[in-house]
Amino acid sequence: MIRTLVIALGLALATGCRSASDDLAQSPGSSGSASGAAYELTLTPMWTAASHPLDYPKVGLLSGPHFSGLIGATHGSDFALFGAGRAPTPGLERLSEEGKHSPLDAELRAMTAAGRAGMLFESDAIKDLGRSATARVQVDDRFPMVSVVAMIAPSPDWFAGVANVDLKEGGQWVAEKMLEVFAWDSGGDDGTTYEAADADTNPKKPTMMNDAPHFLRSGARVPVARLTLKRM
Ligand SMILES: [Ca+2]
Ligand SMILES: [Ca+2]
Repeated sequence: MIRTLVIALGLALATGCRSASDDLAQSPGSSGSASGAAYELTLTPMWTAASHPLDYPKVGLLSGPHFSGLIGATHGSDFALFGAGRAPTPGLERLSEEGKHSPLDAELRAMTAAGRAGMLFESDAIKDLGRSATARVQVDDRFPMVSVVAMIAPSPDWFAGVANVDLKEGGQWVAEKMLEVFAWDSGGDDGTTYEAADADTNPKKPTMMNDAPHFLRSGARVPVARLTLKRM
C-alpha cells in the first residue's frame, strides 16, 4: 500500500515537472534552450549639454538632440556588429548617418540565417534623452554575446555602441552587467560637427572610437550612455 502511494506520488511529480518545462519552452520569446538566459537590456543616455557642452545641438520643436532606436543582435565570437579598424557595412553607415534600422536589420537577419548571429532586437528612438530605452534579449551557449548601436543625432556618422558583451563568465550567466557606452565614428561621412552638411566618405574609412573634441574632456573620453544588462 505504501509502495503504491510512493509510486503514484513519483508519477505525479514526474508529470508535474514535465508540464512545467513544456510551459517554459512555449513561453513567448523563450528559445526553449535549457542553457539559455533572458536579459533586460537598458540604454540610459548620458549625452547632455552639461556633459558634452561643445556645440551641443539646440533643442527644437521638431528636432533636437536624440538617439535613434537601438538595434543589435546576439552572437558568438565569430561575428561583430562593428569594430575598430573595420570599414562600416552599408547598414551600419546608414544607421550612423540617418538613424534608420534598414538595411542593418536585413544584414543582421542574414547573419542569423547563416548561423552566425542569434536574435535581432530593436527599440523605438530615444527622443527624450531623459528616458531610457529597453529591449529583451535572449542569449544561449551558441550566441552568448550582445552588440548594440544607436545613432547620435544630429551628427555626420556618429553612434553610441557596445560590441561583444559576453554574458557568460566562468561558465555562468552573469546576474547583471553595467557598461559605459562611448561615441564611435562609423567612417561613412567626413563631417566634423554635429550639424555638418553631408560629406560622404569614399572609400569608407575604418570605424573608430570617436575622439572628436565633442566627446573629450581633458583628453579623456566622456561616455554618452550607460548600458545595463539584467538577467530576468
Ligand atoms: Ca566620420
Ligand atoms: Ca556616408
